[in-house]
Amino acid sequence: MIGNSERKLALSNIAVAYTAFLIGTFCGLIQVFMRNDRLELPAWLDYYQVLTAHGVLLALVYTTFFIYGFLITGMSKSLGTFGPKVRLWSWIGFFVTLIGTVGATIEIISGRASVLYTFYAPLKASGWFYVDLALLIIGTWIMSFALIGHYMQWRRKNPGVLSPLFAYMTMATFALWIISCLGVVAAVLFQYIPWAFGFVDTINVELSRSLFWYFGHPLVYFWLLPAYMAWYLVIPKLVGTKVFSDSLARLSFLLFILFSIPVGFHHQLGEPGVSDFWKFLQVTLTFMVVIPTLMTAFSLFAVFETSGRQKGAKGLFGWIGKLPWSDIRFTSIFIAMAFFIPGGAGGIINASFQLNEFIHNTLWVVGHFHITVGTPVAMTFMGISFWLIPYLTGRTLGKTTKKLAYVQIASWSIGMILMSSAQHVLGLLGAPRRTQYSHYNDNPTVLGWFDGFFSNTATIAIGGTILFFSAMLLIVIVLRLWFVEPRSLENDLYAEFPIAESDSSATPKWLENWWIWIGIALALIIIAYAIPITHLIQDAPPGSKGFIN
Ligand code: HAS
Ligand code: CU
Repeated sequence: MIGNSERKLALSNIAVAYTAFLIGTFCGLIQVFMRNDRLELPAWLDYYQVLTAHGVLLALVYTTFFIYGFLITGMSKSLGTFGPKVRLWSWIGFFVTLIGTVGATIEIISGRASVLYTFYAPLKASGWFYVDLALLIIGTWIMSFALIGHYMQWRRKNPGVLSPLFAYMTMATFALWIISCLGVVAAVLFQYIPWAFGFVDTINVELSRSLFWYFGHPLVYFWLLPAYMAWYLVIPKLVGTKVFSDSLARLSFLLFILFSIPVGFHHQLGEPGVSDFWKFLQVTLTFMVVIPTLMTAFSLFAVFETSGRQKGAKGLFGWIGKLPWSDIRFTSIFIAMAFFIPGGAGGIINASFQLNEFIHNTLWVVGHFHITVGTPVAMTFMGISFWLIPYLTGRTLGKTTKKLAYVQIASWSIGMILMSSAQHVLGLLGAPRRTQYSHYNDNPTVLGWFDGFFSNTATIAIGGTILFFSAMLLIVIVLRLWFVEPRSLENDLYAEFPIAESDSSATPKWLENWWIWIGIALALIIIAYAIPITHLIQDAPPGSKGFIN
């Protein structure tokens, strides 16, 4: 059982996450109706303001706070209760992150930061927005270093022993997070803040975008890796077996540290100022980062099949029938994983140099990230919530809530299939993203981009409405698990933290020698970025004064 302070800390993180989720999904609802020309906003509210709030609150705030809630709980469970220092610094980190989040949200809602969640220059926000972003990131660093301290204490007490898989994966996630944040921190501190407060007149736009994407791509794996932790560790437990291979799991997380950072140019393939050679190099490295995902898929299928065979499954696909479909903790995450098949496939298309020309800046990309972060990641977090909140509040997941959870997961899936398919198709037909202007023809009777079922903004609006219903249902479920459900009894399955056994007796010790891996990661970053970044600084065109939306 975890300590009381950790319990409160984790619950505080989860509470902020779901508050952001509530506001963020409401902004999403507004989005789909504006796209469909069905809604006119009041004069004080602007499309880009709502879009910024939607992106920031869901992609950045919901994910980040949920991740810390989950990791804090798991670290305490696998390495023991926190010492006083770890506890103190975790709380400090939490409050710094919270102050940054609230500050940034106020700036967005008051219309001073309609710069979208990528906050690209030359779009310019108020200086305080960037200060808040810096606080948000520094806060997460403090929480991360607190947990790293907890891990180091454990290793000192257990010399020569590999750490438990959960702790190892948490450390890999933080290594990735801290190294990748360096880019965005540099841009915010040295470019955005001086520019937005007027200490300098102009900003080097292309440099700021490159520093952003140096961070922006690994950011998506910062969301994904905690979901993978549930896939590697929770899923085998729920299907009644062990982790397929301890060393494979560790190696796949290491490969993410190596290959997820030097690839940011795949978001800038259409931009000037970086020569093709460097773009090609980073595209090649992007394809390398697919490997740990395929390793993950392989070990998951192995887990499913092993457990199915143990339960007497026959034939090629007999194991499917033996999976615990009546356990919502399993079913939710299984569906989340299934969404990653088309999501990841779309990623391969995006990363292909020539195909990117076709889909860049279209609604296709919006479709892509709703079936990567918006479902595989978000739905895994929903699936985790179904047991993590009961585990932390000491309640149980009762029959009614379980039924609601099935409806919630089903409606999220249906809404997402409708919305995301239409976004992909409309994108292929040329519908742009990040724009309020959603039709060629100014005739108000023309509602859709085109007229087919999946090439229609009405389908996006229907999907988005179903998603909003599902989001509200999730809020009801979270509140029930928090306040309404009965207290759990001893050995209550739904109030447990399910972690599968992982046999590390044959795992090579060098997998946990972090300095080797961080060293190789830094070397790859230097190879991929040093020369093009130097060019972007030395040969920069005149900077931009900026544009306030
Ligand atoms: Fe992405 C844009 C490339 C994964 C999120 N991505 C975005 C944006 C977001 C995002 C938020 O190269 C928008 C940013 C913005 O606002 O501008 N993405 C990739 C690639 C991967 C990838 C190569 N993305 C993710 C994940 C995300 C995420 C994960 C969030 C969590 N993405 C791009 C590119 C762009 C981009 C370009 C820029 C586009 C542009 O021009 O703006 C890879 O990591 C994907 C690897 C995954 C797979 C799938 C694995 C398959 C599995 C199952 C296998 C099983 C089989 C069995 C085959 C390769 C696990 C079949 C069984 C059956 C039953 C059918
Ligand atoms: Cu990317």
